[in-house]
Amino acid sequence: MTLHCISCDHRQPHDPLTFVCPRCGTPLEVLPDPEAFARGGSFEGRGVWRYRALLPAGRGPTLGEGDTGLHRCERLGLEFGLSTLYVKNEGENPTGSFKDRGMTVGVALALGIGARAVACASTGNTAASMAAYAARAGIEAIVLVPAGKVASGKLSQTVACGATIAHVEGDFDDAMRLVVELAARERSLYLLNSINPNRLEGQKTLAFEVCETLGSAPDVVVLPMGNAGNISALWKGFKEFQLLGRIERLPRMIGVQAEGAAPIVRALGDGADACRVERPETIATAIRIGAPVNWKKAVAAIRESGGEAGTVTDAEILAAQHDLAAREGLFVEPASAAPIAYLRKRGLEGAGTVVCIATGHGLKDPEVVSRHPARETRVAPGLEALRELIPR
Ligand code: AN7
Repeated sequence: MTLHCISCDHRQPHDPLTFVCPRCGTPLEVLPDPEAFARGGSFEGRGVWRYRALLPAGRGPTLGEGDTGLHRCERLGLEFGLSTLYVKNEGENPTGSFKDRGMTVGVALALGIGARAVACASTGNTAASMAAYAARAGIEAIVLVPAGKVASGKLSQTVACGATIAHVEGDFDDAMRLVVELAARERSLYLLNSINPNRLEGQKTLAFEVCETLGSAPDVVVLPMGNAGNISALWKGFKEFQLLGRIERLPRMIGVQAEGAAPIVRALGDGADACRVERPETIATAIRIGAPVNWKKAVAAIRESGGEAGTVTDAEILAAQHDLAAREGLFVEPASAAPIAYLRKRGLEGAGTVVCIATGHGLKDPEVVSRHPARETRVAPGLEALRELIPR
């Protein structure tokens, strides 16, 4: 395996502790050995480890991650003028988010180097996932979260799995900066944020699954962007499946951010060589991120694929979250509803096969539902009041 820099084309042999380019500082990518592609990808088994031939580890602590449902959404598709709309429901993963795909691989590497503990900064899902896989592997987990800005379901999972939690008085970007500095000083601590390219290798399996289920690549993939690891991982996955001869064309990648936390949308618009907004704010706390570490990879994915990036408001996110649950039965967290909100707003009529990535489960953030239109009433314990509720 090789580490490769997408910015300056630097290459060096893979090692599990090198994350950024020594020449230009850009997060590196892991390139599997060419033989892995020559073998044509004889995949076996299910889930993330089905694709072990293209991963930087052969096996790892597992909870049955991957193999999530790709659900056809005819009712919403029709409304958006789309002939074929699918939602890939990553909430079906063991801890309820796509992060599990990367963690099973990332924790495998941590075990490989004999790390005593793993660490991350997180808006919640990375923490919950890392805590679960660390527990599975029998090592310690240390998470840094922005104080008061993590959805309750995610925090509960992290507490239950026995992680050490530091509530940093600041936002995610402060926590991220701190954990990178900490991990650089403490060699017994293995960093599992998406600046670690090995985690993204696990996440690319999402793209493989979509292609295998559909028998080809979709025309368009729409997903939320926070640190922008996932869009980078998916784009890499599609390109590798093309290299294998498994798909002919590549999809257009569309990244969606919340209006109050949209540094990548802004950077793409400006053609800027920096990517940051101060004090990001959105109800979708998962993507409340102002300085995404993988922004260069995301910009490359969007440009190379002929895709785009755009924003949605919190109100649009909430409405889309409600639509997807009430019309299709898929209850996803606010960040995961951003692609649906974008489809409604943007209108991609005639776009062909569109796949939205629903990155996390709705139960992650139960409180936010109090802002949905509710059809609840308190009733006296008698049939009369109940019969009033029945649609005629
Ligand atoms: C549900 O958990 O950054 O663009 O620390 O939880 O790959 O960062 C979460 C991100 C989208 C954005 N949807 O993915 C964290 C964290 C959900 C998420 C994203 C996140 P990236």
